Amino acid sequence: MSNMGEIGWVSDKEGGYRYQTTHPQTKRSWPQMPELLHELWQELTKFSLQPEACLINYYDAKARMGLHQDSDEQNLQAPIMSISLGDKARFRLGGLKRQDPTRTFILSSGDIVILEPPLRMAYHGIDRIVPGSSRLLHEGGRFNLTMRRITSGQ
Ligand code: MD6
Ligand code: FE
Repeated sequence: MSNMGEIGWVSDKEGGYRYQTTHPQTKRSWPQMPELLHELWQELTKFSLQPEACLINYYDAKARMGLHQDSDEQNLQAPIMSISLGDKARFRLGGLKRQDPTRTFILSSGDIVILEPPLRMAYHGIDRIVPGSSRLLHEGGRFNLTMRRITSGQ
Protein backbone atom coordinates (compact mmCIF):
# COMPACT_ATOMS: atom_id res chain seq x y z
CA MET A 1 0.00 0.00 0.00
CA SER A 2 1.29 3.46 -0.92
CA ASN A 3 0.08 6.77 -2.32
CA MET A 4 0.61 9.48 -4.92
CA GLY A 5 -0.69 13.04 -4.85
CA GLU A 6 -1.00 15.71 -2.17
CA ILE A 7 -2.80 13.51 0.35
CA GLY A 8 -2.35 9.83 1.20
CA TRP A 9 -4.47 7.21 2.96
CA VAL A 10 -2.38 5.66 5.73
CA SER A 11 -2.72 3.47 8.77
CA ASP A 12 -0.52 2.49 11.71
CA LYS A 13 -0.96 1.06 15.21
CA GLU A 14 -0.87 4.49 16.85
CA GLY A 15 -3.29 6.44 14.69
CA GLY A 16 -5.45 3.97 12.76
CA TYR A 17 -6.68 4.81 9.27
CA ARG A 18 -6.51 8.46 8.21
CA TYR A 19 -5.62 10.85 5.41
CA GLN A 20 -2.34 12.71 5.71
CA THR A 21 0.05 14.64 3.49
CA THR A 22 3.18 12.73 4.54
CA HIS A 23 4.38 9.14 4.78
CA PRO A 24 3.98 8.13 8.46
CA GLN A 25 7.52 6.68 8.70
CA THR A 26 9.67 8.78 6.36
CA LYS A 27 7.63 11.97 7.03
CA ARG A 28 8.10 12.84 3.36
CA SER A 29 5.46 14.08 0.91
CA TRP A 30 3.96 11.57 -1.49
CA PRO A 31 5.22 11.59 -5.07
CA GLN A 32 3.12 13.58 -7.52
CA MET A 33 0.38 11.90 -9.48
CA PRO A 34 1.40 11.61 -13.12
CA GLU A 35 -0.22 14.22 -15.37
CA LEU A 36 -1.77 11.39 -17.37
CA LEU A 37 -3.87 10.35 -14.36
CA HIS A 38 -5.10 13.93 -13.89
CA GLU A 39 -6.10 14.00 -17.55
CA LEU A 40 -7.88 10.65 -17.29
CA TRP A 41 -9.82 11.84 -14.22
CA GLN A 42 -10.83 15.05 -16.00
CA GLU A 43 -11.89 13.26 -19.16
CA LEU A 44 -13.88 10.49 -17.48
CA THR A 45 -15.40 12.11 -14.39
CA LYS A 46 -15.90 15.65 -15.79
CA PHE A 47 -15.67 16.73 -12.14
CA SER A 48 -14.84 20.38 -11.49
CA LEU A 49 -12.03 19.72 -8.97
CA GLN A 50 -8.78 17.83 -9.44
CA PRO A 51 -8.06 14.62 -7.49
CA GLU A 52 -5.84 15.01 -4.41
CA ALA A 53 -5.13 11.42 -3.52
CA CYS A 54 -4.24 8.28 -5.39
CA LEU A 55 -4.08 5.18 -3.22
CA ILE A 56 -1.99 2.31 -4.59
CA ASN A 57 -3.08 -1.10 -3.34
CA TYR A 58 -1.39 -4.36 -4.27
CA TYR A 59 -3.29 -7.67 -4.09
CA ASP A 60 -1.41 -10.95 -4.04
CA ALA A 61 -3.14 -14.19 -5.05
CA LYS A 62 -4.97 -14.50 -1.71
CA ALA A 63 -5.85 -10.87 -1.04
CA ARG A 64 -9.41 -9.62 -0.87
CA MET A 65 -11.21 -6.50 0.35
CA GLY A 66 -14.32 -6.74 2.46
CA LEU A 67 -17.57 -4.98 1.61
CA HIS A 68 -17.14 -1.30 2.55
CA GLN A 69 -18.33 2.24 1.93
CA ASP A 70 -15.82 4.99 1.14
CA SER A 71 -16.94 7.62 3.60
CA ASP A 72 -13.77 9.19 5.00
CA GLU A 73 -13.58 11.99 2.46
CA GLN A 74 -14.79 15.50 3.28
CA ASN A 75 -16.22 15.89 -0.20
CA LEU A 76 -18.86 13.18 -0.60
CA GLN A 77 -20.12 14.68 -3.87
CA ALA A 78 -16.80 14.05 -5.60
CA PRO A 79 -16.52 10.84 -7.61
CA ILE A 80 -14.02 8.11 -6.79
CA MET A 81 -12.28 6.57 -9.78
CA SER A 82 -10.19 3.42 -9.73
CA ILE A 83 -7.96 1.74 -12.29
CA SER A 84 -7.24 -1.99 -12.19
CA LEU A 85 -3.90 -3.36 -13.43
CA GLY A 86 -2.71 -6.95 -13.61
CA ASP A 87 -4.73 -9.99 -12.60
CA LYS A 88 -8.51 -9.96 -12.93
CA ALA A 89 -10.63 -9.45 -9.82
CA ARG A 90 -14.24 -10.11 -8.88
CA PHE A 91 -15.71 -6.75 -7.79
CA ARG A 92 -18.92 -6.83 -5.76
CA LEU A 93 -21.25 -3.82 -5.86
CA GLY A 94 -24.26 -3.43 -3.59
CA GLY A 95 -26.48 -0.53 -2.61
CA LEU A 96 -26.48 2.18 0.01
CA LYS A 97 -27.33 -0.26 2.81
CA ARG A 98 -25.12 -3.22 3.72
CA GLN A 99 -28.09 -5.60 3.38
CA ASP A 100 -28.96 -4.44 -0.16
CA PRO A 101 -28.61 -7.00 -2.94
CA THR A 102 -25.24 -7.10 -4.68
CA ARG A 103 -24.00 -8.00 -8.14
CA THR A 104 -20.51 -8.87 -9.29
CA PHE A 105 -18.33 -7.82 -12.21
CA ILE A 106 -14.99 -9.08 -13.37
CA LEU A 107 -12.46 -6.25 -13.50
CA SER A 108 -9.68 -6.83 -16.02
CA SER A 109 -6.41 -5.01 -16.40
CA GLY A 110 -7.11 -1.47 -17.62
CA ASP A 111 -10.73 -1.41 -16.42
CA ILE A 112 -11.92 1.72 -14.64
CA VAL A 113 -14.63 1.98 -12.00
CA ILE A 114 -16.23 5.30 -11.08
CA LEU A 115 -18.46 5.61 -8.02
CA GLU A 116 -20.36 8.89 -8.11
CA PRO A 117 -23.70 10.12 -6.79
CA PRO A 118 -26.17 8.43 -6.40
CA LEU A 119 -23.91 5.37 -5.96
CA ARG A 120 -21.02 7.29 -4.39
CA MET A 121 -21.76 5.64 -1.05
CA ALA A 122 -22.66 2.19 -2.35
CA TYR A 123 -21.14 -0.81 -0.56
CA HIS A 124 -18.49 -2.59 -2.60
CA GLY A 125 -15.53 -4.92 -2.22
CA ILE A 126 -13.21 -7.39 -3.90
CA ASP A 127 -14.23 -11.04 -3.45
CA ARG A 128 -11.07 -12.46 -4.88
CA ILE A 129 -8.53 -12.06 -7.60
CA VAL A 130 -7.93 -14.57 -10.38
CA PRO A 131 -4.26 -15.57 -10.14
CA GLY A 132 -2.39 -15.93 -13.40
CA SER A 133 -5.07 -14.14 -15.44
CA SER A 134 -2.82 -11.33 -16.72
CA ARG A 135 0.74 -11.14 -17.97
CA LEU A 136 1.15 -7.46 -17.11
CA LEU A 137 3.06 -8.01 -13.85
CA HIS A 138 6.00 -10.41 -13.72
CA GLU A 139 5.31 -11.08 -10.04
CA GLY A 140 1.59 -11.64 -10.69
CA GLY A 141 -1.15 -10.10 -8.59
CA ARG A 142 -3.14 -6.93 -9.08
CA PHE A 143 -2.66 -3.21 -8.52
CA ASN A 144 -5.61 -0.95 -7.93
CA LEU A 145 -5.12 2.81 -8.15
CA THR A 146 -7.92 4.72 -6.44
CA MET A 147 -8.16 8.44 -7.14
CA ARG A 148 -10.07 10.81 -4.93
CA ARG A 149 -10.93 14.41 -4.24
CA ILE A 150 -10.77 14.69 -0.45
CA THR A 151 -11.44 18.35 0.34
CA SER A 152 -14.29 20.54 -0.82
CA GLY A 153 -12.25 23.66 -1.56
CA GLN A 154 -9.95 24.57 -4.43
C1 MD6 B 1 -10.37 -2.49 -5.67
N1 MD6 B 1 -11.82 -0.71 -5.03
O1 MD6 B 1 -10.80 -2.42 -6.81
C2 MD6 B 1 -11.09 -1.83 -4.54
N2 MD6 B 1 -13.62 2.20 -4.04
O2 MD6 B 1 -9.36 -3.12 -5.39
C3 MD6 B 1 -12.48 0.14 -4.24
O3 MD6 B 1 -12.57 -0.03 -3.04
C4 MD6 B 1 -13.14 1.30 -4.87
O4 MD6 B 1 -12.76 0.56 -7.12
C5 MD6 B 1 -14.24 3.29 -4.52
C6 MD6 B 1 -14.37 3.50 -5.88
C7 MD6 B 1 -13.88 2.59 -6.76
C8 MD6 B 1 -13.25 1.46 -6.26
FE1 FE C 1 -13.65 1.47 -2.00
